[in-house]
Amino acid sequence: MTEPSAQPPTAQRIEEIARSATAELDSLENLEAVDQWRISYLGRRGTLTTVLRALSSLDVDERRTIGALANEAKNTLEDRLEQRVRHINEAALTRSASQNRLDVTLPGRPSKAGRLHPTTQIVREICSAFVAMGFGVVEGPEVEWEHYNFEMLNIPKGHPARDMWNTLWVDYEDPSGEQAMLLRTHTSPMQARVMESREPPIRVVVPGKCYRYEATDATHEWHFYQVEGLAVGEGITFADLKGTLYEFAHRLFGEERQIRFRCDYFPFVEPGVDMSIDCFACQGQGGGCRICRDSGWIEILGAGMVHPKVLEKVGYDKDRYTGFAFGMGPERIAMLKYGIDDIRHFYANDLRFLRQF
Ligand code: YSA
Repeated sequence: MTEPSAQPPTAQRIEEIARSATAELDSLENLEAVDQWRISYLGRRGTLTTVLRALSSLDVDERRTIGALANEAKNTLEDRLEQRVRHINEAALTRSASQNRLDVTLPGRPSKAGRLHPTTQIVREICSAFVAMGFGVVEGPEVEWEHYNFEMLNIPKGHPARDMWNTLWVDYEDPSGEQAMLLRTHTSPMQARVMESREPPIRVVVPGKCYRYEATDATHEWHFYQVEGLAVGEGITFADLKGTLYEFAHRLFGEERQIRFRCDYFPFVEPGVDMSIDCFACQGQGGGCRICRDSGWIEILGAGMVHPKVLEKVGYDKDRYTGFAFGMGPERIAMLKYGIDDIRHFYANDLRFLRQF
């Protein structure tokens, strides 16, 4: 790089500076070096600037000719500088375009899609089985009034059957002071809500979450799903209930599974039953099986004929209409279907479990 000159400027000196500056500029390949070049020739103390400043030492005629030459050299160098910067930028752009070009022949990267939770899958499967039999699907509130969870189901205050549903109460005062709020212990309150809102014939299933204040074990969670079923109309009998549930169980588990009905008690049905399927773990043998607690059977639902008092409470004519209802636990059904040995796996958020479905 040329050093600043203290000598009086001459045409030859200006020509030399312009030539060497141009040659130097043409060899530069990056913007930092170009900027250094600009400072050393055209900056405040740059070679050409120093020459321009020294013009004042010349006499008037010389100053005119040499000054014109010096200004022309300065304009030329400034133009060349601009061209060089453009050239370097364009070269960088071309390089990056060729390096980062899109290769459409590369195999795609698999996207990390999530999947439906096993409970959601089984709830959908259960609902589809009933939809195929002509049932509709409705949903209701998880935070419920005592009125629907108990009273409309023929379980008044102080009734011992309330103990069957270990209830989580919500700390909220009803303005009338007459009823309390709770986390629904079953999906049965939707029976009353549906019957209040429409006239028979009714055929619905109600999937949804329930909560109970109870200790957990291999078949009990404190929060779990239920799918409620309700059919009300003229001439509906217990045979319709059994036929519907047999059809459902065979669709879900296959024809070979054993099904058992036993008498059971629920205040909102008469008569009441529970339905069990032979245990997958011990093949119904029982002895020493922790899943079915030695019985050989796993209970999946409670059911029965809708109690006349429940029909009366929603304003239906109990002499004209009859109906059946049931409430099942989808997690227990998934356990039977897929051989899952502990209900607590469902909500432990362990991906090794969840990814199997
Ligand atoms: C009965 C008669 C009807 O006309 C309509 C519905 C019912 C069912 C009733 N409402 C009820 O809740 N019965 S139940 O307490 O026996 O629960 C029904 C099903 O929910 C059980 O068979 C089981 O599959 C599931 N379940 C109950 N408690 C559970 C549970 N699943 C997991 N964890 C728990 N803690």
